[in-house]
Amino acid sequence: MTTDLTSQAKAILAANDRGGYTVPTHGLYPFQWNWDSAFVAMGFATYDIDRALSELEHLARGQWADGMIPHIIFHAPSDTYFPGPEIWGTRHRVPTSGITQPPVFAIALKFIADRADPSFAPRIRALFAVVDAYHRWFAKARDPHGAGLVATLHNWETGRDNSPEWDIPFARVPQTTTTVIRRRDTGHVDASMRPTDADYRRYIHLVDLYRDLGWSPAAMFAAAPFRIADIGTNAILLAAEEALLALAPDHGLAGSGDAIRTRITRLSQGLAALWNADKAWFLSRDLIAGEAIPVRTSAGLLPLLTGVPNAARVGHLQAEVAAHLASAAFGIASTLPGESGFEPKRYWRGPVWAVMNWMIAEGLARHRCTGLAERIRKDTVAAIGRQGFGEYFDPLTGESLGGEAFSWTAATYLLMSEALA
Ligand code: 9WN
Repeated sequence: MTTDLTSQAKAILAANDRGGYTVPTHGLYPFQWNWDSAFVAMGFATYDIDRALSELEHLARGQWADGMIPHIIFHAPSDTYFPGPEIWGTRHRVPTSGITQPPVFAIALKFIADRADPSFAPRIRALFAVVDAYHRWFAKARDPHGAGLVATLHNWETGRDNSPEWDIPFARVPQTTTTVIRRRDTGHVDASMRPTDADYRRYIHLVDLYRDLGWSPAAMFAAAPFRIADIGTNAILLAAEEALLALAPDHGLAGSGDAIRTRITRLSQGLAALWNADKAWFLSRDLIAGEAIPVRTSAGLLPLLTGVPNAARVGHLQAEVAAHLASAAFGIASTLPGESGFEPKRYWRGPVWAVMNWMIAEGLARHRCTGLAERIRKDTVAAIGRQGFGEYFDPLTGESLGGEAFSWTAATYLLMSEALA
């Protein structure tokens, strides 16, 4: 049965459609974003496989020759977002940013392939090649010494832009910029829900630095004052490699499985090492200081998407999630209340994000914690039902915050309500 909310979710995706790809929301984010589009593709796949594949195919148009898929693809001009293509100064034929985002792409491709009839096989095979090159880029450009963890060189690459996790590594990033900062986000959304001006000066300092290095992966890796092993990116990449391996027999080139298996073994070892006994949580790591970043975030639950957590750790995380949900009706806060730096309304410092809830529920379900997974899905769907399809939610009150009519919130609603049906 199609509910009103299902129709509303589909209407949001239709309204944010710019001709085969989707913007995250009108005005605030007027281009195509990497991980947003992967979630959106899965949302579309619940009712339109052709459109789901088109979303990923448009992302693929932004792929660089070395395999990198940028975090923003500027398919068409807009002056409602900063920093636009002129600030990035990249040289791709479709203008793009110069950094990436968590690689949900292969997870989306598998989700689509599992529901697609054989007539879509050629398109899936072409996208397999795209995402295989993307994963090889991660291994080569971001783990050049084969440590088993990929490095993130800009906080925007984590997708959790102003998480308190980055406060410590950001202490070594200067606030000087050659680019004049003209923020547009605070014209769309109240400044109290957004990163601060000091944050933005550091974000743009990094953009200036990497642009001056010609976006060369080796030069960026060597010069980066911000180099971290993000728990979210590494967990998602491993889950994505597992999805790619599952696709390989039907959609990959002959022999592609062996290289994927090698990457999976290496990443599994790296991810396992991000478990921190003191905090009893999976933590991001500052690769310059060589230290764990002691902040518990919802991203620390994403290793549940993979086979890495053993039974004891799954049991522990399950108990922690259950305790959290006992006092929270909207799913998992991005930064856990009680952690230093927690702010319930400021973006990734506390608010609940529907896509994080989706991944955590998938991870719990993978480890047979089906009751908890269902609870998170029900709470998320109910929060959207009460407050609409906003960008994120206050973890204490459930109030919808940030941008409105958000594509990935709509997609998450479609995915979760289907799983609950
Ligand atoms: C920078 C689009 C993106 C999401 C990110 C979210 C936010 C951009 C911004 O919006 O980041 O990439 O300008 O704030 O943090 O996760 O992909 O929805």
